[in-house]
Amino acid sequence: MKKVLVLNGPNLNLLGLREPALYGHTTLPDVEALCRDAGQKLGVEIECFQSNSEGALIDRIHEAGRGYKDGTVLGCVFNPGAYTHTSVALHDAIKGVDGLPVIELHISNVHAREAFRHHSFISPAAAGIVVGFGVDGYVIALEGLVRRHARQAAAT
Ligand code: CA2
Repeated sequence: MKKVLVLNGPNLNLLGLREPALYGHTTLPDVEALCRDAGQKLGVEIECFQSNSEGALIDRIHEAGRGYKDGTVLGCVFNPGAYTHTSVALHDAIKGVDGLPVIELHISNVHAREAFRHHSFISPAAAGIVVGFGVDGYVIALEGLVRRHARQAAAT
């Protein structure tokens, strides 16, 4: 069974504990359980990782890139948190792993928020983007990733 990495960036460990008006009441462990559930239905193994550190996120993308090359990893669902709007290094990491499909995911509709959230360094490197569906976005992104893989596998 292929693996999908569900990667969460800075402060997402606070999910469900603060700012419920923006991000809802679901905690990060709840989100991870939701993803594992969806993975079971979609026939993929889910690996979850959250970090507040840019370097740790980059290391995980590199590791997933090696997994993609050896056929064990299907792709990555990534909520980069505020690094979305600041990180050339994460952009370069995704570009650098060459081929690993990364779906960028935001719980809130970043385009309906402050102007500084409207630009993403991740989007140009992403295979797809899911924005504004709350935590259901993780399930939507996982399904999109698996459907994309099936479509490409059928075409080759
Ligand atoms: O909407 C999203 O998923 C974001 O990636 C969340 C980031 C924000 O900086 C992006 O612009 C959009 C913030 C994640 C912090 O999450 C918290 C959750 C609860 C309490 C405080 C922060």
